[in-house]
Amino acid sequence: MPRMTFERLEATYRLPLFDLLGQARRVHDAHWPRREVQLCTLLSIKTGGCSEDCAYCAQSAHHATPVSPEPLLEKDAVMRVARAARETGSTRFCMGAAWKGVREGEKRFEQVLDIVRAVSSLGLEVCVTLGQLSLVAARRLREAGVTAYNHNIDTSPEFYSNIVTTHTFEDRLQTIQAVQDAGMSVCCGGIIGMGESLADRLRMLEVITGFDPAPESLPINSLVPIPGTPLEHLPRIDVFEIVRLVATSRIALPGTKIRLSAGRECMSREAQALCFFAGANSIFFGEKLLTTGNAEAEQDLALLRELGLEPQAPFADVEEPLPHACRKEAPATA
Ligand code: SAM
Ligand code: DTB
Ligand code: SF4
Repeated sequence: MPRMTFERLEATYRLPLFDLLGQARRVHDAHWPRREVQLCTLLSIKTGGCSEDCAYCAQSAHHATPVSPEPLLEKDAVMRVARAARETGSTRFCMGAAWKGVREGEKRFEQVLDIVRAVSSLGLEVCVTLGQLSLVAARRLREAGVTAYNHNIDTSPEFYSNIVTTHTFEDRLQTIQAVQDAGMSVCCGGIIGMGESLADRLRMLEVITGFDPAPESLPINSLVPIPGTPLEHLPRIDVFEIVRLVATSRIALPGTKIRLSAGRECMSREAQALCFFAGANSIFFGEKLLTTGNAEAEQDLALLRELGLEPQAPFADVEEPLPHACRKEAPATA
């Protein structure tokens, strides 16, 4: 049973904007530190050449996009990016691979486990998105130190086959179930602006509100149109549609982190401020998403300061501490 039915989601979404924002803010303040925004760094550890035909994706081998296939990154290269991410204030490190899925026993899976074990020693939340997963593979990722697995349903079950034909919506749900059965947190959201209706967006949310347990985080992406994909010419979506979806999601999923994800580069500061007010409390931070650009880090920090918001503080429990220059000073001894 979804926590919120489609009808309730729609009634909420259609409230007068300030009523919707007020309600979302009250829910947010009751569940979250009011001023905190999590910064997450994203790294594509295996780029391009993907067998799947997701119509939005720069990394699908089915579309002639500007992205060229690259091999899986070496652990040391990933660690350099992860350490830099931590030093610039990220508390979550998300690694993406352009694969249909991974299986236990595969060499590349063992390599990813090795990378995860190393990154998890840095005291960051570790999120991976590797496509389809069996229960056994999910358990091994959890043992290696993954805190959350990102697997988006992307849109409604009804609209899904307009966007992807090489796997099904049901396949996505099965992976999410495996992740939950393995005891890992789920990060699951979608994309808006792919030509879907409002009903599709709310159906997507209805499906996600039915997860048990609720997802740990919900990334809301707006389409970044990629040259060479079937969606390259779609128009940008209206900012109030993003704000309304963030607010409705906050009300429907009070304890879920809402991550303002792809497409933020094109949002004004004012639009982002409304999203934070409406309950968004996590962003991708740094110059790049997976293959496309992101908002400037300096500008993001300036915006947070301007709004009186603060990046989530680093976690204390760390095997490999920050280099001396970045550590807090010890209290003066008498
Ligand atoms: N292959 C894995 C999978 O499909 O789950 C992981 C990588 S995939 C790139 C992760 C998510 O990024 C997608 O589910 C989608 O929500 C988002 N995404 C990818 N390309 C995008 C684009 N052009 N615009 C907005 N979001 C995008
Ligand atoms: C998610 O929902 N958004 C991120 C992350 N999960 C992996 C990816 C955004 C990708 C945007 C397009 C690109 O850079 O290729
Ligand atoms: Fe892109 Fe993931 Fe689809 Fe592959 S499965 S085309 S990486 S979204």
